[in-house]
Amino acid sequence: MSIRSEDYTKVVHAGVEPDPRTGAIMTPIFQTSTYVQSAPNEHKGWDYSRAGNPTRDALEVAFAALEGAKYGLAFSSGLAAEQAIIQILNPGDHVLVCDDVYGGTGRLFRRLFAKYGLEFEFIDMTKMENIAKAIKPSTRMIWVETPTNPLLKVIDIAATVKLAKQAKALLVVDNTFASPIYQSPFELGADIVMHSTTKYIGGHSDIIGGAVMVNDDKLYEEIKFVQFAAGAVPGPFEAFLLLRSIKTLAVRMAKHSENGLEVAKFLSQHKKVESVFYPGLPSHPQHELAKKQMRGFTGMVSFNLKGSYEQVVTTLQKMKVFSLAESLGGVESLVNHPEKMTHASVPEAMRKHLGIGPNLIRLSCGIEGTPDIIADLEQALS
Ligand code: P1T
Repeated sequence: MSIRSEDYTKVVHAGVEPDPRTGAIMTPIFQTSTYVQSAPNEHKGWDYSRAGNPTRDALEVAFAALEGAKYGLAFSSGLAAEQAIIQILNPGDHVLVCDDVYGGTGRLFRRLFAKYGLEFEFIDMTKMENIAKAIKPSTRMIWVETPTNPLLKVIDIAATVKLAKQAKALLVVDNTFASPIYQSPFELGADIVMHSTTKYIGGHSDIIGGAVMVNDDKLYEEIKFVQFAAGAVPGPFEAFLLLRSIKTLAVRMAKHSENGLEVAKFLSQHKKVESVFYPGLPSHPQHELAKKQMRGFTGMVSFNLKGSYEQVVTTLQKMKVFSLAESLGGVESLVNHPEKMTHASVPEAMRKHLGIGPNLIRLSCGIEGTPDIIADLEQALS
């Protein structure tokens, strides 16, 4: 398992050309809402920053390059990116969604889009027969998050693509957890890839953002129209910060992944730990698939602690290198309690069925020194 050497180069140069006017090596922040026209509708290619902005344009080229796609589109959050994808559908359309998605994704689909006549069905996609059985004539989209949040289940993208093609449904992959460094859904046949760029792509816990990547011209036009017409675009400063973040994505992922694996190994031998969820462990139920489909396993590790809820809280409070906070993928290590935090909006019965309970802890291992991270967990668990 390793990062492709060309990816280290790709991330450094993705989307960024020296500024043609000044030679500035970094893309300037075009902090402007509008552009002066020489005559009505005669301009230099930009007329209004909701429609287009040179800093955002560079970011969109970088997004496309990251996933090896023809097009990239930038949004103001991961959920705004998801919203734009769903808004190409029509009332009556049926969407199959993997059951263990980010809590906010489920909330967007169940509480907002279901109001507009779209039908969402949440199923366990680790078994292909579940998908095959659930497909119906109105199925227009299959929504796969892999690895899943927070239980790190791995879904077979190539096999799901086959089922989606038979059903003439679009296959969307939320690639946030794997990052473009460790998983390339387009190479496996996906139609749409999306990211919460708040996470690994941003990597510094200082921005909220989203990305959509596509290859198909018509799909691009449809999603771009939603971006323009609905307007959930990032500002030029966020776009600049992301361009800067992307340059170190590969080196950051290498350290996240090293720390994730060491933490998973440490936890799986600890007497106070009931179970560990990490696709890089041979004991993970989809470890073989993960090795085939991914090039690394990132810094995301979930585990169930033995003991009472009070003991869980004490453990969370004792951590020093890990900060108790929502989100993931930043350089600093974070710890999250999915049941009470990121996945509190998942219906209780569903949470119970999935196994998101009081003892589940999710770690986002940062890029700190491995011994310091392990020592922090050791003292917190003691
Ligand atoms: O928070 P936002 O940038 O809008 O992205 C939403 C989102 C989409 N997809 C996945 C897989 C995610 O994990 C998220 C956001 N997740 C968290 C905030 C979290 O702590 O899990």
